[in-house]
Amino acid sequence: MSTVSSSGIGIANLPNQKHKIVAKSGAHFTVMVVGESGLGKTTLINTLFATELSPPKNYSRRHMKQLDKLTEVEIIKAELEEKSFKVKLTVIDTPGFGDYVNNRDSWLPIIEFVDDQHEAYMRQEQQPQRSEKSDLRVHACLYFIRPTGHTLKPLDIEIMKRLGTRVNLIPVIAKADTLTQTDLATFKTRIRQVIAAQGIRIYQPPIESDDEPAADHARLLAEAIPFSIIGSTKDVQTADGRVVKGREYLWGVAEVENENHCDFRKLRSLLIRTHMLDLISTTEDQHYENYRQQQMETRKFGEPRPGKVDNPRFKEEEEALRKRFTEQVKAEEARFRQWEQHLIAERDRLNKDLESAHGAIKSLEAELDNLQVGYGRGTQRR
Ligand SMILES: Nc1nc2c(ncn2[C@@H]2O[C@H](COP(=O)(O)OP(=O)(O)O)[C@@H](O)[C@H]2O)c(=O)[nH]1
Ligand SMILES: [Mg+2]
Repeated sequence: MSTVSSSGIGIANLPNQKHKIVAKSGAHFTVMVVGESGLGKTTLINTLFATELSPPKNYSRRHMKQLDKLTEVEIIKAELEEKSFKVKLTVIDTPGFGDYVNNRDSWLPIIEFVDDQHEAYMRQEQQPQRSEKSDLRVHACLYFIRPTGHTLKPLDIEIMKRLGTRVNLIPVIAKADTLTQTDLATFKTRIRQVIAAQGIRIYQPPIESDDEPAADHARLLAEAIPFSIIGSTKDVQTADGRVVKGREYLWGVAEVENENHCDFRKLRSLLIRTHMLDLISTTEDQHYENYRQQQMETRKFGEPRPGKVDNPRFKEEEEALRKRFTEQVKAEEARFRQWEQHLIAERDRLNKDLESAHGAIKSLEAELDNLQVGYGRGTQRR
């Protein structure tokens, strides 16, 4: 049995999962999307809301400017409810960190955002009255990988390493419709190899041995990571007349919810149907606990966290990263310049061709004139 292909929101299944902790008051679940700009992060969020999550209650969006920070995140809140089981869903949309040349450190605030939520929660825990905590700890962090078809970039590796030790990291391949199925499969394998070789921690759906169908399902999900994603909120018509969410091409429609086209359904299932509570409890038991213990070891109770940037170890790392970024940008620029040179050479060559073509035309015209003159004389003679 695969719960992926069954219908319904699936939140009603949540109380049947291992942890029944939240059945009464409802779950707070926070998802964050991270990745270069233009990879379809916002579109994926909207696609989630446009498919099974709709119509959510109390849907709201707001911008949160982090003081002294470069990033502005958008926080989307919605309540989902099925059979009186409530989930307060928060999605954190980050603007992306694509523009290295102007803003090499634009990804740093994203890491800090995650730490800040742990920190804020920990501080609230230390307060005497512990009810009504506001909690934006990230339970699932979707990391968007550009569909190059090659492999992970050094930048991806650096960021994923840092995220993986802090949150449940779920890598996804953006815009899967831009790769052929064969290229997509190869790309996936390579990414998995790099993740393993680099020791990047990613979220692994636990395989429960006492529940055969659930174990099969978890295995299916685990094997699909990194999930390939097609995002679209548009209704389009397929060749066989179905109306689906998808992207239209001359060759046909790339369907969001077609398992032969991408892993959107698997991702959605993992997030809101089968593994939401596991994501919540691993965040609590592992990632938050890690943070708390580290902080307890390195500072006295109640003392504020030392500024990251002042931390010498961090500064060193940052310096190394900065260097690597600069090198990458330089390499890109060199490549671009080479390409530009090539274009200029090509243009010159074409200009020369044009010139000689002009020359040829001129001489042909001259020849033609001569011929006409000759012909004219000939006809005048009579
Ligand atoms: N081909 C393709 N394009 C997509 C997909 N998802 C989003 N896009 C397009 O990519 C562009 C950037 O999307 P957006 O969601 O704003 O990216 P963000 O910067 O990561 O939030 C838009 O033109 C989208 O229509 C996808 O799955 N496939
Ligand atoms: Mg966006």
